[in-house]
Amino acid sequence: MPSTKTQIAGFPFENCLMNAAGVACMTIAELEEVRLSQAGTFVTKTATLEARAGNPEPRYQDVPLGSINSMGLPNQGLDYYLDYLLELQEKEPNQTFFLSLVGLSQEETHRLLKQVEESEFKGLTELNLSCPNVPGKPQIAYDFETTETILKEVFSYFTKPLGIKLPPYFDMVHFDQAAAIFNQFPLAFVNCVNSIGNGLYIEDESVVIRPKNGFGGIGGEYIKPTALANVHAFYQRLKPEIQIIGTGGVLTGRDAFEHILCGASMVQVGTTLHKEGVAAFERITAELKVIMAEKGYESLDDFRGKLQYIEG
Ligand code: RRO
Repeated sequence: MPSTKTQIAGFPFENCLMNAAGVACMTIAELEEVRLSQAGTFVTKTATLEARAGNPEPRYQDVPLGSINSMGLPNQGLDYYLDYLLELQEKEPNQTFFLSLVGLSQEETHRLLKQVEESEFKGLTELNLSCPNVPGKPQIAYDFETTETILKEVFSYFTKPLGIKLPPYFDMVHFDQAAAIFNQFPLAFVNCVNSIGNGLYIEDESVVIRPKNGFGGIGGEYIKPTALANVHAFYQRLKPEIQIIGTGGVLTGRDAFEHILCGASMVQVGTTLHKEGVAAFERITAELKVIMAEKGYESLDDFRGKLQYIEG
């Protein structure tokens, strides 16, 4: 029987599939549902210092080929997620979970990370540099100068395993420039990709979400080629200590297989989890194992990053 076990920053996970931040992770009830499913672990909804209500509804819409959202960073505030994670690590000391966060300003981001640094939290922290939906706040990771400044400051005090959630990039020069910045830091992982920012979906003559006159982040089938390109571009460019988490367009075991082939060590499920519920983890895992068995692969190491090119 093939194994879909993996590890990130040396922490072992029984399965390489988990939720993508934003889906099934706003409340403890949702997080518990993911934890008790076939998922290898979970990540919490990106937290700010204070709880936020987010943008007005409707703000998330499933559509035939994916989803569009402009949630606007609704969350319960850092203390809610951190308190839960601290309790959980007492109860389940052998399991590791991801905490996602970002401030509404650089100062707030540092306050959040300092609080995590000073806490007993032993898991993985994901700094979300790619929220596309807070009106007036551009996606941080599209500004390379700011990104480099933030990472320099963060690593002057933050010593726990830290990764970053990235938006999709669309130009080879941008892959090169971003990787040159990330390679300067002791990042545990980069997570590629967040939703493709600021798409527009129309039904009849109207947008389908209220905020920002209908503009929102696109997920699902639409984004798999972009997600795979980002996973592989960073797999080729980053130092081997920085692992890749692949997110975007995972509907089937075949999609997860492709993310791993491109270099992903962990694969996140967002839109499909929203559409199908936590049963998606069992289905996608089973489909991935069938593909691995057909190809004679016993572990993810047998094919991770081994994407074949057409020579000549
Ligand atoms: O809450 C959101 O609107 C949101 C966030 Br923080 C994010 O990182 N990605 C996204 O698609 N939506």
